[in-house]
Amino acid sequence: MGLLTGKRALIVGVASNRSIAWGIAQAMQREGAELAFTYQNDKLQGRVEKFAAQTGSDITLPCDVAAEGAIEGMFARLSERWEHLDILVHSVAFADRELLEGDYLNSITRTGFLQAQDISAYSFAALGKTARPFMQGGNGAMLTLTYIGSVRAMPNYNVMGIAKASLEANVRYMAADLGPEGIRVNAISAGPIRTLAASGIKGLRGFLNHVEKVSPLRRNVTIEEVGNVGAFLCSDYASAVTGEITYVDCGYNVVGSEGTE
Ligand code: NAD
Ligand code: 0WE
Repeated sequence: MGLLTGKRALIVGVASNRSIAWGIAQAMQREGAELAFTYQNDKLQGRVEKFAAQTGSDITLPCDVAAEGAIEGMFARLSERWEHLDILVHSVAFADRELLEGDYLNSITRTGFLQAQDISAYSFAALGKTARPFMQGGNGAMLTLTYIGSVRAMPNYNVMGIAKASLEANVRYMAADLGPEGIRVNAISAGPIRTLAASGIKGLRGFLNHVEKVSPLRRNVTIEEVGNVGAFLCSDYASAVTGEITYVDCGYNVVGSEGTE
C-alpha cells in the first residue's frame, strides 16, 4: 500500500514537466493519492489537462491566485467533485523579472514588493483559509515551496527572498492555527532547479555549478527528490511534523561556501 492511499490532493503550480509541483504530483500519485490540479491561465490549461490525465486525473480548474475571488471560485468548483480534501500543495511564486537582478535596494519598488508578497506568500494563506473547511476531520496536510534566499541574502534573489521569509512565517502561523484541527503545515526549501521560474535567471548556471562543487552530496537536487519528500511530509508518517522548513538541497545549507571549491 502506498504512503498516500485513499488521500485526495490538490496541486497548485504545475506549468511544465520540469515544475517542482509536477515532481510532487507524480510522487503523490505513485503513493496512491488521487489528484486535482489548478492552472494559472488559458495558456496553461491544455498542458495541465495533459499532465493531469497522465496521473489519471480529470479534475483541472483555473486559478490565478492574484485575481479577486479566483481561489474561492476554484474551491466552489472543486467541491462539486470532492466533498473532502486531504492535501494542499502550493508551488507558486512570482516577482517582476526586473527586480530579480542586481542590487536589491536599487531595484525595489512598492508595487513590485507588494506583488511578490501577494502571489508568493499571501496566496498560501488564502488557499489555506479556503481549503480549511474541506480538510476537517482527517489528517490534513498543507505544503509549500521555499528557497534559502529567505534566510540568507543571496545575489539577485532580492524581493523574492523577502517574500519567502514571509511565506515561511506563514507556515508557522498556519501550523499554529490548524494544528488543533489535525491539519499540518510544512515547507520544503529546495535547492536550485532549472524550471520555467528559474530559466533566464542571471547567474543560475554558475550557481548550479557552485552547488555541485560545495554541497555535501556534490550535486544538485531533482524534482523527483523534492517530490518524494513532499509525499512523505503530507503522509501520516510525518504525523508529528508541522510548522517545519525541510531543506531538500543536497545539504548545501549546512556548509560554508569556501571550503572545497
Ligand atoms: P514553475 O515555473 O514550474 O512553477 C511556478 C508556478 O507558479 C507556475 O505553475 C505558475 O503558473 C505559477 N504561478 C505564478 N504566478 C501565478 C498566479 N498569479 N496564479 C497562479 N499560479 C501562478 O517553477 P518552479 O521552480 O517549479 O516553482 C515552484 C515553486 O518552487 C515556487 O514557489 C518557487 O519559488 C519554488 N522554488 C523553486 C526553486 C528552483 O530553483 N526552481 C528552488 C526552491 C524553491
Ligand atoms: O523562487 C525561485 C524563482 C521565483 C521567480 C522566478 C521568476 C522568473 C520569471 C519568481 N518570479 C519570476 N518572475 C519572472 O518573470 N527560485 C528559487 C529560482 C531562482 O530564482 C532566482 C534564483 C533562483 C535559484 C532569482 C535570482 C537568483 C537565483
